[in-house]
Amino acid sequence: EHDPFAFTGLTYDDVLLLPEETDVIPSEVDTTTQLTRNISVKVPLISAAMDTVTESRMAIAMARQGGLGILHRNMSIEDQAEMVDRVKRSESGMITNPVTATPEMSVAEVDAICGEYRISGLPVVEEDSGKLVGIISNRDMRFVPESEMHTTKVHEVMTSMPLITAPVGISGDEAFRLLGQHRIEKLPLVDEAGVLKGLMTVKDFDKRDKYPDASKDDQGRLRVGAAIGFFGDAFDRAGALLESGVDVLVVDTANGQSRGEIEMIKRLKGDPAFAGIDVIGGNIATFGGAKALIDAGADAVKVGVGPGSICTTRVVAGVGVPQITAIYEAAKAARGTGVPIIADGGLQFSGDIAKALVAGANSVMLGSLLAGTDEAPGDLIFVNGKQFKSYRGMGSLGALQTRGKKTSYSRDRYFQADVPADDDLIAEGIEGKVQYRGTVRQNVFQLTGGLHQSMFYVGARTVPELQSRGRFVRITPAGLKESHPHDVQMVVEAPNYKR
Ligand code: RVP
Repeated sequence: EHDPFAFTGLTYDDVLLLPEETDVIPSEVDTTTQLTRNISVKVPLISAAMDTVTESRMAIAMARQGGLGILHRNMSIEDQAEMVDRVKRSESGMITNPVTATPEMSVAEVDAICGEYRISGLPVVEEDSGKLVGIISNRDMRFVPESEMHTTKVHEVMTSMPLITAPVGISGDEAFRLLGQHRIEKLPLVDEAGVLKGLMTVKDFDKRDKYPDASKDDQGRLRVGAAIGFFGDAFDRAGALLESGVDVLVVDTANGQSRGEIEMIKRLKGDPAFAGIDVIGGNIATFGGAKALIDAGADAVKVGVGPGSICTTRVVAGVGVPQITAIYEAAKAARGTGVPIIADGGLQFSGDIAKALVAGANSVMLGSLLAGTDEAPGDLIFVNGKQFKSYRGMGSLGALQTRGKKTSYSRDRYFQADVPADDDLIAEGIEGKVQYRGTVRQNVFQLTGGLHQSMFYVGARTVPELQSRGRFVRITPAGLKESHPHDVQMVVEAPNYKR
């Protein structure tokens, strides 16, 4: 039975973590965490599915840093599927579908293709059979005079078979050894019939060294998630995203306990075609909400009704649960089920990450903390010499309105897919701007660095240890005031403290 005033909803600013006995140092902690039932990440940060936060550039940056991006859904199915594709191709242990040349192409054509894709050479395949017959690179084209580029054919200048190749399925380490041993830049992968099946390049291995924490699938491609709804052609969208290689789908609505969302999760989880990908459900903010999503089959539950910096749900509808309590309640429902919790929205500082994890989350989703980065969509805005980027709620008028477009793809997030005119929309978010804050790399570094410090104070080497050792103290408004810098004028803005 629900006793309405039996407990108080608490949020990030209402609590602090107690310092504990520790022999951990910040640099040696491991922040690996379970993102969904089947996917773990080294950094517990996810970028929000919002049109001012996550498109392919953000998703690539987040996955490289060890987190994950969820592509927003306020765009056509084709555009979103194309973005998934871009992330999956961006950095790969193996390029599964390399751009190729044919023997009869002119050198000029190859030169143009290389320019377009910014690559230094192409495998050459027989047009009909797809059989590898050579490779053509800058080196081969360099001595073809400008005037003869259009008349010289690829087969006249390419490096022909036999080439150094490897079978499909070769391990990354073995491929790297071959590239080094033969001092080559590209290693074509072929099947028994000699048909080109893939390509590995030195460039991709350089990136592997540069991003050791990167979130990757078992083919070595960066991981990416994408948001879908439940209304209209949402299931077709799911299919197109699957086709493009998406790793996780998020059924993304403002009330995860709605019938539409529960049915969509059940449909996806019941369809063998989707067996290979995980489905995140959300958002909910209670024990019952989490239980409903888990019962429907969700592989992770996303928590947050109203905490978002741009969100007005709690004032427009009077609905929501302060976030620490919401996470705590959802985590209780998830205990023992193996379903991880994602704390979505309301984080202001790095210290909030550890608070979310101790309350029971396994990872956090960020909007405002990433919207000001270079990799977020949108241009810089200059106001009085200061730099900003725009940031808006997906329930803001701007995001819900059609304004000339045939449709707004995010209306069903707020259950207003049936609203005929823009004038009749009820917004649950606002449109604003946030301070420009450099690259995703710099920001993720500061956020995870803050988490490392939390783990040191609590004496936790791992996220599960943090969750079991962490203890809260409730604080008052006076305590919160004491927590922030006070009685002093800040003269230099710290990279991890912006007001
Ligand atoms: P924040 O990180 O506090 O900026 O919050 C981001 C979250 O806010 C998103 O992940 C989403 O759950 C929620 N959101 C997005 N749009 C709106 C809205 O218009 N109400 N809310």
